[in-house]
Amino acid sequence: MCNIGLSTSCDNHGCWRAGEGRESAAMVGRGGVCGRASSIVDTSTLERTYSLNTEIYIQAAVSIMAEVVLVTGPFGQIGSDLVPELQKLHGKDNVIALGHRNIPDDFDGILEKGDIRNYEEMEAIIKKYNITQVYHLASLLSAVGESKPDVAWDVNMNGLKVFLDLARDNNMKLFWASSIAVFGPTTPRENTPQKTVLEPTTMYGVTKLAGELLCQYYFLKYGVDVRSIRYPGLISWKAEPGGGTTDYAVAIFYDAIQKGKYTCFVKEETVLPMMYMDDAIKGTIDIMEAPADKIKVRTSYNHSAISFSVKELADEIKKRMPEFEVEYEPDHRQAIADSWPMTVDDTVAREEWGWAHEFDLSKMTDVMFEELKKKLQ
Ligand code: AKB
Repeated sequence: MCNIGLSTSCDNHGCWRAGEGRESAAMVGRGGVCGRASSIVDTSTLERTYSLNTEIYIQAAVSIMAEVVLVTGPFGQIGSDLVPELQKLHGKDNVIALGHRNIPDDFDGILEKGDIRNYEEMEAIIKKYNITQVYHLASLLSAVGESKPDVAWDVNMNGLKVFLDLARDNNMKLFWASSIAVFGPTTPRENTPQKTVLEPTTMYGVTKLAGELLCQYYFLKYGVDVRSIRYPGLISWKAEPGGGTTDYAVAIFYDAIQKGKYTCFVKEETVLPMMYMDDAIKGTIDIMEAPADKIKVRTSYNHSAISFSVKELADEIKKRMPEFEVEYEPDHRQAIADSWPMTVDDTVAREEWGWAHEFDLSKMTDVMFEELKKKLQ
């Protein structure tokens, strides 16, 4: 048994060699070490099935060759939902979680540890597994970024630069998480267009804007297939967000269920773009799976679903829990929220690669209640 399609350097297992057929190794993707954590396929079965018809054999090899995916920030808010979906899509053996902290005891998958700012450390992991795609999610968020601006710059920018360099040097496809934080107080706040004024006033926003331009630069200069979306506030029951301005939209559910009341750190009339996590995961995987020629924006796509005020969210919760109460004690995060759009126009993503959301406020509230109640029991 051996890893099909990766056998150009395997002399030990009788593996099929791309170079021995009429086709080149490039046709079966990246040739590489036999030890890649890829789909294990018994080549003798293929040989029997296709009677050594090389062309059909190659096509079969290509179709069953899985991508090998690295996820940074796998135990953060997005990663906690994305990793299981990627495991379903590519196989558990083909998804490598690059953890750092908050590693759950029950994590079921391949785990590596390392510093995303260190090219050599990351390169060793990429070569060890023959990684073909990276979802680079690790990042400091907006509120924590304001308390540690130097760390935010270091982690957000240097981490991205390392993965752009690695994507260029190892021919990997790269996903990178941007945010509505690229917009600022001078941006139109309603129906914010794809192309608009970008003058963020948080360090987080500055790193996301600089990161978007860096992604586009690597695409234009080196042809790196980098894809990105500007996430709104994300709402999920699996992992709590850490250090963002939109965290209230998740915290409100925890406190409603556990305490029956919530003290919100932004005003009740504050409106921000939000999205239920299942939609965000679908969009993330869809943009990575889309044909390259559909991805015309190489900075980052506006990516939107629902917008609501805190009051509207609280009213939705009260429909299911009439005794629920909310108090408002706005803090420094109010200014960040006020600098971001209320609604975002994501027509370009919808038209170019077919983005569509499914969850509205009511459906999202139903699922959050149902799942969180089970989780917190
Ligand atoms: C944050 O609030 O910092 C994040 C974001 C919108 O990028 N959730």
